[in-house]
Amino acid sequence: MDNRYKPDASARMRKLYRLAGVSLGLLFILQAALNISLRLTFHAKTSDFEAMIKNLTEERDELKRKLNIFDNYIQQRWVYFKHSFYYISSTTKSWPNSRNDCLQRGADLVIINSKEEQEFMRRLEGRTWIGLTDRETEGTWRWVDGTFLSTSYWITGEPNSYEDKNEDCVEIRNPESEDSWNDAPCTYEKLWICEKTVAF
Ligand code: MMA
Ligand code: CA
Repeated sequence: MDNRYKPDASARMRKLYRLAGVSLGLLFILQAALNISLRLTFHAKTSDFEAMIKNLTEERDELKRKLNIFDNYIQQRWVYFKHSFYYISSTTKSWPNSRNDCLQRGADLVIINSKEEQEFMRRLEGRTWIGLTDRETEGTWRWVDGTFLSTSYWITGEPNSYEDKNEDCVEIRNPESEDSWNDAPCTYEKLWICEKTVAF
């Protein structure tokens, strides 16, 4: 009676072993897959992280560089306002010499091309040369960068080339007022204001 069941029993065992084998095989494959995918994920996360660190380091260096530039200007008495640094002189010079001083500082006499910038000029304390002249063609006002004057802030009655005195350079005469420009002889000695635009 036992013998009758023996073949059956061993067949069942074989089936069982095969099942176990297949299961182990599957388990192995699953484990390998998991292993690989974890590694890949980890690797991806690591390189993400590394990229982020690299980015932050670059940003930090860029900020340091800008701060350095800023610091240098501030130490040399420049004032920052809307993407430009401004240098207000403490002595007086003719318009050409004023312009030369600005050029030597890597800047030029101020070019006023916004209402805000004109408002900013209110902090001046006395007659100050700006970068506007009609020395090349009488009556054609041009900024030091060669652009033609569009929006202007002349004092009423100016420019007048007063008594044909060859008033070819422009000063801010009464900084406290909205309209403050006057044409004056370029040889007169006045304060001056330089502007250096920076791309921040
Ligand atoms: C001064 C001089 C001129 C200006 C007149 C305005 C007397 O001359 O600053 O440039 O136009 O004043 O009265
Ligand atoms: Ca004048």
